Amino acid sequence: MTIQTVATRPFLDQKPGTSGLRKAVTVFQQPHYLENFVQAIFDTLGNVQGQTLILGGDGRYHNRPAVQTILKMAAAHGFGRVKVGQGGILSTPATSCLIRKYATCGGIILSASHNPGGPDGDFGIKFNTPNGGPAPEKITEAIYTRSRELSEYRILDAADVDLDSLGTRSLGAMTVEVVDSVLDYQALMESLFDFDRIRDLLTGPQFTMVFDGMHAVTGPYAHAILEGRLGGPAGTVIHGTPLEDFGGGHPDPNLVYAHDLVDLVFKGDDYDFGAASDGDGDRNMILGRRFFVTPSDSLAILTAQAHLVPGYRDGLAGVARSMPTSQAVDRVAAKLGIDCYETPTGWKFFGNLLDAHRITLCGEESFGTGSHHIREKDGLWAVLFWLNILAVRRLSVADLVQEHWQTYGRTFYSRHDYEAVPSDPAHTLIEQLRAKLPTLVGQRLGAYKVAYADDFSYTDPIDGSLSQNQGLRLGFTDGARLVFRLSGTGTQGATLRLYLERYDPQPAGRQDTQTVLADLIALAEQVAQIRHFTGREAPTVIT
Ligand code: G16
Repeated sequence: MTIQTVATRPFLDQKPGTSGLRKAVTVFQQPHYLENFVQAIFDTLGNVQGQTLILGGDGRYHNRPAVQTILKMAAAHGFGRVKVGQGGILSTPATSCLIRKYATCGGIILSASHNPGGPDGDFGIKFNTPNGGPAPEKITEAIYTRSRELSEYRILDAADVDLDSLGTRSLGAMTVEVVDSVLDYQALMESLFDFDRIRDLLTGPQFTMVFDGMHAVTGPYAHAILEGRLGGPAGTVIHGTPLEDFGGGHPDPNLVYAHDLVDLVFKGDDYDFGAASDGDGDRNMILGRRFFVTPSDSLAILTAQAHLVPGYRDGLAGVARSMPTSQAVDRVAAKLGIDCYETPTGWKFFGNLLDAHRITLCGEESFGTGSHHIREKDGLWAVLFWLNILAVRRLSVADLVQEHWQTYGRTFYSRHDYEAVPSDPAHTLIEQLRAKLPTLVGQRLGAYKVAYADDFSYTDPIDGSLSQNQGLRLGFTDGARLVFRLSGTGTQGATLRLYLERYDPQPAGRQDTQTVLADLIALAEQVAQIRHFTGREAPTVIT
């Protein structure tokens, strides 16, 4: 086995987005493309002699060959050991868990998250740092810079490694350890939640649940924990076998793409609780019987009820939400007397706050919720948190949410996505609106008066780093908001996201969110000319 030095040329498009480098599979299949990016990561890390790396992915198409390539490159760079998930499978939260538990120099996650997979789908790669979290911008920028100047990479000339049987084997001077993908993660969950109580709930006659693995990475974790350890009946987990193309589905747990689950929980009376996770297992969607819990409300409710859960019983240091996430959690934090931070979109922005013990829980409108237990959002963790609360409160999901609204008021919230629209006009929309913002402050727009209008920027309170141009905000004097931003995770054209919210301190009964937000939706069209710039009459996805 010899170390080969392979001549290459830089690819100029390897700029990581909101969460790592995501491209079509066909882009990653170009000769040297993956190798270049991995070389850029290793070069940015510096001396890795004898270090341990965690490696795994969500099982999508191209996962296995990519794992083999990275193992051989790690061996050529002098890593001492790589812990790789069995079959190349590790969820994003499980990877974060392993990095922290074994104090490694970081980990590589192969995933394009909720983007579709298969030969015509997407692939992705991201590096997580020793704290278990996504690399912050200064590191992703360094990787990008390095990727633009590469002329060679190093790789061991060796046969593929058996990824399917547990145990250790040698690859050159390096040890490859194939680990159970679930065990360490399951142990962490047991340390946080009251498994006995959840088990009583799942095995009792009063409660039925269904979890949709969406043929993605969470299936094995959900089978082991919900059905195995917690005694949920067989069939509690549907679509629980990871498939390379996610069964042709779009592994994004929202009301549009998790339609099988939505049909089960919305159309019949069979289930009290429904949940789903995404491609790499870090997102979650929570449903009650014919009831959708917005991710923003979910964060607020977990914060308000955290004292019921063993791992959080001693109180919360603080909470954080991404800027476009609704302000529902702010009201809970105010009542609890704890700090609430507003960060840009992207889980990486929570890392410093978590490391500095400023916050315990955090979340995003994009179906991500998490805590200080790891440094990624965590889909199954959120499901277990909800189950723990329900096991204690013995209320339906709808009743618990209604109770929350009665206490804190209701934040009506929705996100409208215009996916894969032409890139240039989408950027023009943003630029024109940005230019217009200063003129809007103080103006009356329909029933609303503009209190502030800006392009969100964030100064990290821990390291002082500044992140600018993080989304256009239009805030009104009554607390309502419109936010416009372009997604940093799409791979085709541009995706415009419009976030709408309105607060009602005394909500009456069940009201339809889109109806309540109708005047704000019209106002967004008026100020941003969405139809004109996107060429679309309606959003692709409404959540
Ligand atoms: C990623 C990030 C999240 C972000 C989401 C949406 O999620 O980790 O922090 O909120 O993308 O980002 P955007 O609005 O830029 O598309 P995931 O689940 O794709 O890793």
